[in-house]
Amino acid sequence: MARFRNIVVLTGAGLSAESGLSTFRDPDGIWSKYDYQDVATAEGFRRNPLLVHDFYNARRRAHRGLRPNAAHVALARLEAEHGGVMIVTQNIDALHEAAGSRSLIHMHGELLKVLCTFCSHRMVWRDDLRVDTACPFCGLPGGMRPDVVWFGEMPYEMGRISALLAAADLLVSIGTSGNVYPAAGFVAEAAANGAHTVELNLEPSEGASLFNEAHYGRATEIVPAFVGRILGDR
Ligand code: BJW
Repeated sequence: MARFRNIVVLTGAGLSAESGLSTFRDPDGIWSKYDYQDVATAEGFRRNPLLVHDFYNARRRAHRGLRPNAAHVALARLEAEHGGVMIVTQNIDALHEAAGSRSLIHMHGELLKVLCTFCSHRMVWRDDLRVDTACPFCGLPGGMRPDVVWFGEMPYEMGRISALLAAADLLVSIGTSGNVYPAAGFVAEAAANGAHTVELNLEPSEGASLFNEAHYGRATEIVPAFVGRILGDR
């Protein structure tokens, strides 16, 4: 396969499914158990902060002991052996880092970080958050929230992501249903700038027809195989 200079890899919940994390929109996914308006909007958090803290506390606890799978490991290998690779993940888990990826943007935030809405400090946080947890920086209770991007909020580092998409000659989208913008628009943005676009997913996503190339199957199988082809494995 031709060598690419600037590779952007967009990842979603399907990448971490085989590490034991639920996706959102699959039949047994998170949105089959919770209404996103209750747990993934600022309005929901204002209405019932206890419910939102319970939701993210449970996910933070479940994250302990999780291990990256063969797809995360393959992407870390791609970064180490190819260069010019940036992973833009919608996932809030820390499995890319655990696999060794360093060029990484968490556009929807991070489960293991929290944000004080009073003093704007972000900090690593591995324990439960309570409604009255005080911020270690400003000392005020009542302003702490998960450092994640909810519906209606601006994803992180959009300027940097746009620049990466403008320079990309390969965009690979992995394990995402293509339902949530702006990430769902990256394929069109990269293609408009001349990039080759590839979808790796269990099934065709919402935007499947926009990709130049697609491979369907479990991430732990198709991602290592695709990375192997890029790196010229025999
Ligand atoms: C496997 C597999 C295996 C399974 N192997 N594959 C129209 C145009 C543009 C925007 C909008 C619009 N209408 C509405 C909007 C705004 C909205 C939006 O997109 N809504 C849609 C529902 C229509 N977007 C936003 O609000 C975003 N912000 C924004 O647009 O800012 C601009 C703005 C701000 C203010 C004012 C005005 C403009 C923010 C979106 C935030 C998303 N947040 C969440 C939750 C927070 C994080 C968390 O708690 O984890 O992020 S929602 C949830 O969806 C989560 C995910 O990151 C995100 C994407 O989900 P993903 O990763 O695609 O998962 P699934 O489950 O959908 O798909 C999994 C896939 O894997 C499936 O295809 C499976 O087949 C596959 N799979 N097993 C391989 N083993």
